[in-house]
Amino acid sequence: RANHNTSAGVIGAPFSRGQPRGGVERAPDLIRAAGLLTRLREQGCAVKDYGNVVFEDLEDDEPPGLVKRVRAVGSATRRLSEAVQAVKRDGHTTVMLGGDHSLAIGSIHGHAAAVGHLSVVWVDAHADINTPLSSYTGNIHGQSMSYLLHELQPKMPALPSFSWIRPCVWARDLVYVGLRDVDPAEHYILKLLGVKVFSMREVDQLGVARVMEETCDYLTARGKKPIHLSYDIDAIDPSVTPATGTPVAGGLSYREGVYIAEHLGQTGLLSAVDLVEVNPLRGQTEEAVQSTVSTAVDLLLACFGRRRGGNHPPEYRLPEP
Ligand code: 5AB
Ligand code: MN
Ligand code: MN
Repeated sequence: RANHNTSAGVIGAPFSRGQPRGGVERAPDLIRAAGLLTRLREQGCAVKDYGNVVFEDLEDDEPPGLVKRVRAVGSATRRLSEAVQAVKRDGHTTVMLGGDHSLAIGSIHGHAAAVGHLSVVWVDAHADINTPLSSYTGNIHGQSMSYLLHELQPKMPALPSFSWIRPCVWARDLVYVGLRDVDPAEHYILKLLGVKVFSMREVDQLGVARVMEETCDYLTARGKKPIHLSYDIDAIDPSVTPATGTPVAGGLSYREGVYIAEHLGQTGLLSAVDLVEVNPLRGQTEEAVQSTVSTAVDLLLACFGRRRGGNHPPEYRLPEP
């Protein structure tokens, strides 16, 4: 049955400056138009839509060094952090509809500011843990975790638009699932910090059920903390979710992707979810975009109690003859 005691607070984040491809800012409205809110309510989840965050338009956003659009991203993530804090104060599980993955800086920061110590499950083809100095693309959506991890702070240059950020995640509270395109510097960081990683190799080897069991055992071994799920749609195989900026072959199947969301939803610890990197302009056909958007919706429904074996409301009674 649906997880009726959870409520979802939906925040749209139409932002694309963490990477160079336009279109990803259109995803929040597309995901809503695909029926996310109605379908969440139909499965017994209370929903409040907080609308879209309005971001500052910073046009001449020249890069200091190699980091692109640093002021725009610094400002946007700050606003998002405040929005997430307000939604958490209202008592909801937050659903942040991206936008690109740089937004996770604001989402995780705001979540931690509201609830304190948390666990992060990062489901992605990529680790998004480059420091501003190790990144060779300069795109902040590939750096998000570096701003948040306590252990990396000695390696972080001072970026004025990011001075408001306080690191809030320890490496031992972070688990990756689905990795298959990791830069050398990122691999070095993951080893240096001893981060728990279930790459596609481990998904192949262990199966998704064991991966999720081990993920939750690992994260709750030192106590049950609220979970932040940051779901990059490119974790799923591009045959299913092609409309995304940096697709990588060999991803999670639709079923594995849904299983991850179902499993985390069932823990009762899920406290914030990001769904990012859906980019309708990257789909070659209307079907490609539809498949990507409807998979995003299905992942979110699974987070909030939808079971493939079926659900019914607790008050349901059979019609009498
Ligand atoms: B995504 C790359 N590692 O740093 C970089 O889609 C790709 O949010 C980052 O996971 C991909 O630019 C960012 C090459
Ligand atoms: Mn990502
Ligand atoms: Mn990715």
